[in-house]
Amino acid sequence: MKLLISHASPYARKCRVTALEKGIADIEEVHVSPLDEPEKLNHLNPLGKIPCLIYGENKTLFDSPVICAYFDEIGEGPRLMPQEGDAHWAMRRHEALFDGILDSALNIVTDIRKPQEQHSAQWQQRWGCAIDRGLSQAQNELDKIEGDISTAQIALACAIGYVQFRLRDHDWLSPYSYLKEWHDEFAQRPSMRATEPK
Ligand SMILES: N[C@@H](CCC(=O)N[C@@H](CS)C(=O)NCC(=O)O)C(=O)O
Repeated sequence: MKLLISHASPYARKCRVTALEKGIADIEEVHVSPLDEPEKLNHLNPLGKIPCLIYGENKTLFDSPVICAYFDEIGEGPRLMPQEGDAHWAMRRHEALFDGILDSALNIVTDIRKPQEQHSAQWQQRWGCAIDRGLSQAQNELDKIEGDISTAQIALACAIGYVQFRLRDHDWLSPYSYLKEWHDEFAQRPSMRATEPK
């Protein structure tokens, strides 16, 4: 299998952490810059985004929740996502919430990288408020997420890691000490240490 990634991509990190947690060893990580090397990516993922998985006979999967679900199915050990019922939907909801924090953070990063005159203070504020509300809800609901390691926890840890890595002018976790404590501990897992953004 080949996983198209970049080192700093938080979405790719979700998949890489999941693969490590599920003991999937036969993955070749291929580094691609979606903006600079569209020819390497667009024929595999028409959306031009990483992560993108190539497996089997040139089959592809994209969008990190889909790749994580695939790794959860084929890997070893207990499932990282409950397979049915309320527990399944609760975890899907949490994954969507934490991926949404990531989306808002990436939107801010993308805006900041534009020429100054194209920045939108109004949108940055909107995305920043979404991150803050998402983190607040993450802290309130942390104890409702089952187990020590799950798809939702991986998504949350990767979202927090990205916000701290790319938006470090602001201390996002200062109002959320319980969440920070949880993240500091989760970030020590070998899978998280091995995939720290550079
Ligand atoms: N929903 C996608 C988002 C993936 C994504 O936005 N990846 C970024 C890199 S961090 C990318 O490839 N951006 C290129 C682009 O938007 O054209 C997922 O969960 O995998």
